[in-house]
Formats: sequence, C-alpha cells, structure tokens
Amino acid sequence: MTASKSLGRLVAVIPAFDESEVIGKVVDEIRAFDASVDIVVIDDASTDDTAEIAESHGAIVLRLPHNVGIGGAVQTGFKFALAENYDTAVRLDGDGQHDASELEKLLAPLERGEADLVIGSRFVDPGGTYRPPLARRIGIRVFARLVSLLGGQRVTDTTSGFLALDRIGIELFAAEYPHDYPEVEATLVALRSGLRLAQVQVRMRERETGSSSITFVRSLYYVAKVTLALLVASLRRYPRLETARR
Ligand SMILES: Nc1nc2c(ncn2[C@@H]2O[C@H](COP(=O)(O)OP(=O)(O)O)[C@@H](O)[C@H]2O)c(=O)[nH]1
Ligand SMILES: [Mg+2]
Repeated sequence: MTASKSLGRLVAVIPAFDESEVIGKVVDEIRAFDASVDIVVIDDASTDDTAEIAESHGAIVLRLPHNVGIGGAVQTGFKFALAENYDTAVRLDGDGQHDASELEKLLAPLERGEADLVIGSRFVDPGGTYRPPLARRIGIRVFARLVSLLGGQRVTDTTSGFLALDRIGIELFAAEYPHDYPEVEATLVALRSGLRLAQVQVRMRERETGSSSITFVRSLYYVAKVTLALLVASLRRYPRLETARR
C-alpha cells in the first residue's frame, strides 16, 4: 500500500519511552504501509535501547536530554515536521497499540481535502470492539462530552493518540500542544482554532509489553488536571486559522 501522492511528503511522529521490545515492529509496520514515509521517533531519555533499535530499523530518532513527557515529545515531532516542511503528519504510539495498516483510512479525509485533523476514534461505530476498563471508559465518555460541548462539535474519542494532520494542523500543533496528558486538550485547541475535524473508526490493540504510563493514582490526577485545562482552554482566545487555503 502507498499513501496517495496528493498528500505530499508524509512523516510519522512516534513518541516512545522505554519501548525497546516493540518499537522495531512499529517502525517496520509503518514501512510496510508506505516505504516512502519518514518515521520520526522521539525518545526522551529512555532507560533502555529504544533509540538504538528505532534507528537500526531506519527511523530518524530525536533524542531529548531529559524526559519531557508525552506532550513535549509529540510536540517536538510536530516542530520537526514543520521545520522540515512536511505536508502531512500522522502520529502513532510507540507501543504497538495502533495498527499502521489503518493509516489509509486515517488519511482518506485529508486526501479528499475534507479535514485538517483526522482522529482515529475507537467509538465512532457503536459496535466497535474496544472495551477499556470501566474507570477509563467513564473518563473517555466524560471528556468526549466536555470537549464536544466546549468545542461545538460532537467528538467521540478525545484520548486517542492515533491521528493525521495536514500542513495547517502541523503548524497549529507545532505552536500549541499541551503537555502532560495532551490529547484531550489538543482536540479542543484544534476545534477552537477552526480546524476541520474528521473522525474515523479504528481498532485498538492491547499493549503487548511494558505497561501503560497511566496508573490508578495517576488517572485521578489526570481527570482533575485535564478538566481544569479544558476550562482554561475554553476561556483562552485562539486565532482562527484559515483552513480553506487549498
Ligand atoms: N517520548 C515519550 N514518550 C512517552 C512518554 N510517556 C509515554 N510515551 C509514549 O506514548 C505512547 C502512549 O503511552 P501509553 O503509556 O501507552 O499510554 P496509553 O496507551 O494511553 O496507556 C507510548 O508510545 C509511550 O511510549 C514520555 O514521557 N516520553
Ligand atoms: Mg498505550
């Protein structure tokens, strides 16, 4: 499979912290989808050999001298995409939970010029198979409601890290990307900046190795922090981006 030429130069942004067991496979899968995609792995001081393995599989590795967390890592990737003039960026997790064979679906609305940001959502299709643990499921629902309300458009999955952006989206997220637990707030920032959002159903695999960075205690902090961040974001003023430039 190959991504359409109309998407221009494509870069895959992958935050990875201590993912040495799967990062090679993640890079290979993206290659298998499209050998011409440049793959950028952001490694901020992993304690294992994530960076070396990613490099040996042909990824460009951006090494940060200390841990900046997932948001800082992802934003570094988008800054790289902006500086290197990529036209389109996709973002996937480095733990193998996102299936690169679904990139075609994710890129389709960009190809048709219908969206600036496409979110791979686990909940567009009510018959979707992904069933996270109860606490997560409630969190995901509450955030979806809140972002839909504050952003003025129905959003089904605000915690997905599987997404695609056009050049306008890259510009926005290179400049404005929340830190800490970034996905929920980033979705609201995009809507309030006038990006056109599309959502496509994706599968989500189970994590095979390592463990999620979100533990129970962290999840309480997560809910409080993200709710506050959403309220602050909804009070802020964002420049409306000119999305119909094409
Ligand atoms: N570079 C970097 N990546 C991170 C950090 N924290 C998490 N990640 C990566 O972000 C992705 C998603 O994190 P994960 O813990 O699996 O979150 P979950 O899927 O929501 O449970 C994985 O690829 C992680 O390796 C971090 O501090 N720095
Ligand atoms: Mg994960």
